[in-house]
Amino acid sequence: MTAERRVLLINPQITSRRHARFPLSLLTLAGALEQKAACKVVDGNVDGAYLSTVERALATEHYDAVGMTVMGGPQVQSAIDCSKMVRRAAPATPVIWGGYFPTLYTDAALNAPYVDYAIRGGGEIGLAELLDALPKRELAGIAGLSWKQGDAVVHNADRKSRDDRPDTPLPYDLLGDPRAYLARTFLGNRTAVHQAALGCRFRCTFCGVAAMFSGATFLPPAERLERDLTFLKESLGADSLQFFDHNFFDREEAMIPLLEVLARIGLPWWCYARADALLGLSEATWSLVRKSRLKMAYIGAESPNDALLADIRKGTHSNQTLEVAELCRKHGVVPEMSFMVGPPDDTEAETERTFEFIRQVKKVNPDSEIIIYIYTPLPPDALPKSARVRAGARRLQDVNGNAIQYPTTPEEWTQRQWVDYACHADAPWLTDRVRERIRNFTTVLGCRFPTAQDVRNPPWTKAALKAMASWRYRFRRYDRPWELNLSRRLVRLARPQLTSL
Ligand code: B12
Ligand code: SF4
Repeated sequence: MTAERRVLLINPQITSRRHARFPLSLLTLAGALEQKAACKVVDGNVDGAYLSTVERALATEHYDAVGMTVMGGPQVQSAIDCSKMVRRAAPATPVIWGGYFPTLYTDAALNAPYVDYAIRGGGEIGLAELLDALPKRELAGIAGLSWKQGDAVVHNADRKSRDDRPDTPLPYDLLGDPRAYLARTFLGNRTAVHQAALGCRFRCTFCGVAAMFSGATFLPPAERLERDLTFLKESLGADSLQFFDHNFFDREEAMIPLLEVLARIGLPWWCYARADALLGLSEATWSLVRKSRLKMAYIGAESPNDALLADIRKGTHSNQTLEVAELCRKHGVVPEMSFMVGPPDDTEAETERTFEFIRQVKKVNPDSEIIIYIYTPLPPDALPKSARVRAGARRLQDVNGNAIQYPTTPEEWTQRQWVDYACHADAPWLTDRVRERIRNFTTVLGCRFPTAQDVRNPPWTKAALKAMASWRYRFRRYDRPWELNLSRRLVRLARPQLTSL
């Protein structure tokens, strides 16, 4: 390897050690830079003193640049802390942010003295080009780069969505002991995460993936998938797999070779999928899916309201949600369905309708896992250009009727209300009454149907919660479930959205 340069790649802490998974973004970037630079990876999820580690690294070695992966939500505060520390420790070292936060909120990301560059979209090529361009600061030709020129921010042209991942295996050795990332989950004792396909061919207007990949999917060649999964299984000892693909099931004929690989590998697996894709599979392909040991598929059901599904460009219908719940039951796959409640229009009625629809889903397939989010659309500026004008014309208002102003700095994005917004946990137009109602329904539902993904609590605790919640669920008495809240505090039941993502 010709390692002329050195790059420090950091995953600012976003979750606990127990929930840490391979930092795929950094591994992918380090793999892509292999011929260009030597990379050191620091993962704030596993290194409890990662700020000191970064500080020490900068004090003992020269780095040409520091790259940070930043996702909206709780990671922004960690990224701010870490970037400020880098600026103090090595003032001349450029700080580059990449990932969902700077891609969607580029102006906000660069509206900070401790961020020099933002790379929008996939970073494999852009980061390499930026490293080459840094000495002379010849930045204008780097697609997908946003940078500062005096007081102004320059946004270079978008990089065309492509699969720029290198064909070489990910450099897991940069993590020290990669086996430490294999986790105990409902799938197995040593679950590994992997990204096979890249992007998604749909353009739902609430989804960061659409903004990142502009409606394109890139599948891996079957041989590459087989090589990568064989390594995880045989060299690292993984006994199950979680695919972080944005949307695993693409067109049926293209999926068959990949499903054949999974059937040969033979490990239980989890993935993101769409109702229409699963409903479109032939019997023969479903038999391959069963053979491949797919255990659970995360399906964005979103809403029972077909007009709203059309408005957000979901491309599926509510009847497909019920049909796929039934189909998954038939084939022994658990559908993990996410719903978005509390939309800005007709908030209360829509929310109640969604609760009723969830009950229907549960009737069709009681094993369905349900995840409830608050509908928090992306700010108009974060949407792909094609959807921006329409979204901008619809000015959203908060609960007092004031037009919503989205944050303009990383610091503003760390305010509690905006962290909740990014996490789909709260929205400015929700009244306390609706908020409370959602919380109560979620509690009753979660206790009546404890998630199969909880691997910590013994079965009797879940049975006790289930028994306590059953009358409330049956008679729709969701309000003030104080006894369930109390018991949940003792039992600390896992919530699916924290375990699956
Ligand atoms: C793993 C994961 C997590 C992990 C942590 C990841 C980590 N950094 O340690 C956890 C579970 C903590 C997590 C949390 C959240 N996540 Co999350 N997560 C993912 C997931 C499934 C995979 C990410 C991944 O590894 N991708 C694979 C790598 C290779 O791709 P990548 O990260 O995009 O990296 C590429 C580019 O972004 C870019 N890039 C990335 N970093 C950098 C850095 C530099 C310097 C450069 C140059 C380029 C660059 O180049 C990389 C290679 O092309 C994605 C969905 C997905 N499939 O991407 C959602 C996703 C990123 N998460 C999302 C969200 C919203 C969240 C939450 C904020 C909220 C939620 N409801 O889930 C929470 C926070 C909740 C909480 N309370 O903590 C959204 C982001 C969309 C958005 N609007 O911002 C996604 C897209 C899911 C979705 N469809 O909604 N998440
Ligand atoms: S299908 Fe899923 S991943 Fe694709 S754009 Fe829509 S919500 Fe995002």
